[in-house]
Amino acid sequence: MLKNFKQLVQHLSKSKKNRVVVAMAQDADVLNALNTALTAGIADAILVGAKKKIVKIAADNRINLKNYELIDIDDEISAIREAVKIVKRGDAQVLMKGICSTANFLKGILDKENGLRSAQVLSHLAVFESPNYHKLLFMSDAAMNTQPDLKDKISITENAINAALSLGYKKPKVAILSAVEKVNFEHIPSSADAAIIAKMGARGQIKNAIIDGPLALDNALSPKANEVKGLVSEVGGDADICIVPNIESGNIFYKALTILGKAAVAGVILGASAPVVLTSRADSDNSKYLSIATALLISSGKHVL
Ligand code: COD
Repeated sequence: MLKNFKQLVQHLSKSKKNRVVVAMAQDADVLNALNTALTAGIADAILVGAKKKIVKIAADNRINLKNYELIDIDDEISAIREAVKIVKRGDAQVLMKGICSTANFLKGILDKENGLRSAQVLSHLAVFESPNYHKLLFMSDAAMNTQPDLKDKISITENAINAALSLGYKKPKVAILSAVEKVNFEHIPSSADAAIIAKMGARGQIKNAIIDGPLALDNALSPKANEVKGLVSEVGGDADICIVPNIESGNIFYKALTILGKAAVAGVILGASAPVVLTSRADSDNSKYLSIATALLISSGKHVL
């Protein structure tokens, strides 16, 4: 298991080959994150966005723009389209969301002709380092798939497992979350979906992971909660990955952990034809840097465990 981001980022190799392109780069946290990546020697960047604003923010933050290529586009949709195009033609390896709408950014990636689609379902993965949990915790999907059906949830689960495997996990422990640990198909349909996915894991239809569900969040993360409830589970109290029922629960999970729980977070999109960094606008520059690092590591397939 990976205990923290420090363990993860120490495996990043210095590379002149990695270039990040940002759609709507006029944001101080984004520019500071890119500057950290540049200073660490892991990636440089192309900035697409409103030049005047980028220049002012860079000056305010003592960032030397000579180190970056800058493409002046004010309009959000055009800036996203240009950034995606740059990745598609191989002039950058990682796409990053700047100060633009998540839905517009994702639509740019999903564009049938010019996007970064693959044969897979695309999903968002958040990785948390919480002061109150003993290792990194992966969670999906808080930002892309809004109301996933069972088929989507299976793909979201597989994407998250594959991301963990690409970092070197052997058999990540996956909790399919609901509000309860018993199936209540009448009133809590997500509990029934969770049970099906867990059974698919047990029967080897979803591979390379130990999957349990339905689990409430306390059962997934707290051994004490399982003791009290008398629940015996290989995943319970020690989950590596939490799969949430829908975007609302994921979004609330994400923000509760970062705001109330003071967790550090990285956010990436899985399943696209190139690594994609997607964080919340309000996330810190550190979170944006960690997201670039996580996207690079997952896509490199370099085992860090
Ligand atoms: N993976 C692969 N293909 C997809 C996916 C996916 N996750 N989602 C849609 N597609 C394909 C569809 O098969 C279809 O071919 C095309 O894309 C368009 O599909 P629609 O019409 O369902 O999708 P859109 O363009 O209306 O919406 C896609 C979004 C990702 C924009 C939408 O799901 C969305 O708004 N998600 C939430 C984004 C958001 O606001 N997040 C904020 C939380 S912080």
